[in-house]
Amino acid sequence: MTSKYLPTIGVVCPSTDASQAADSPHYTQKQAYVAALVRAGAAPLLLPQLADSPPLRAIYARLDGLLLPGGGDVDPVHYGESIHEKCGSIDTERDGMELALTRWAIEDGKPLFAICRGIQVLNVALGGSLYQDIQAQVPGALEHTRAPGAPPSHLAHAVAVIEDTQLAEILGADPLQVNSRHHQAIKNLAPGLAVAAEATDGIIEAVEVTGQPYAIGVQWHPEDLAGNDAQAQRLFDAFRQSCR
Ligand SMILES: [Mn+2]
Repeated sequence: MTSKYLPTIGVVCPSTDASQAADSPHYTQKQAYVAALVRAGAAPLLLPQLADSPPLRAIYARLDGLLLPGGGDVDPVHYGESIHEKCGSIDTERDGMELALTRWAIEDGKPLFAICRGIQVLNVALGGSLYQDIQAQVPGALEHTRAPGAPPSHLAHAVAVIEDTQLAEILGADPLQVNSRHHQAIKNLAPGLAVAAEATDGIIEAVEVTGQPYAIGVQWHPEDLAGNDAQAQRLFDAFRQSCR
């Protein structure tokens, strides 16, 4: 009988907003993250939303890798700005949890895959800032929010992958079409991050931490493509491979 090591990868599982479960709050997460990690040969572990706290630290210590999923907006206080009128919903407790997890993972060299909100958390955790609303703050930008009625896998725009990056090693350096469901994006890039892909309007669509085994953020949603798209699945496969 052979056994294969299945790395445990934590997936942040945030609280539902009050309108969804006002009298009995739940933690919820999209099944597509779990499915992509299982296909990659990992053991996903859904992490309840805890602030930066001893229980969070105890769970973190048991993880081989960390996946930061999509979600609402990071409080601009974390990058020294006041709230723009187009900034969306903020969850202070989630910010605290994810900023702590991200800094621990980068410090420890623990593999990290940051998706959509995750790439924004990664940038803010390391000292960068965000456009609080692309349409309001980046004249001439493409439409990066989800078109009404479009499925989660709808390919919305192209991204150019930067040569000689870890992302290019995984995906190849040819341009690719991605789904897009974000109204915020990286403004000032944090120290220690390198741009790995950008859209034709100059919006940063992927970053990586140079010198880490796997610390990649993408602004699109590969989990919604990976079931039918081997290239998108490779992001999860490479992430899993780096978790030892
Ligand atoms: Mn986009």
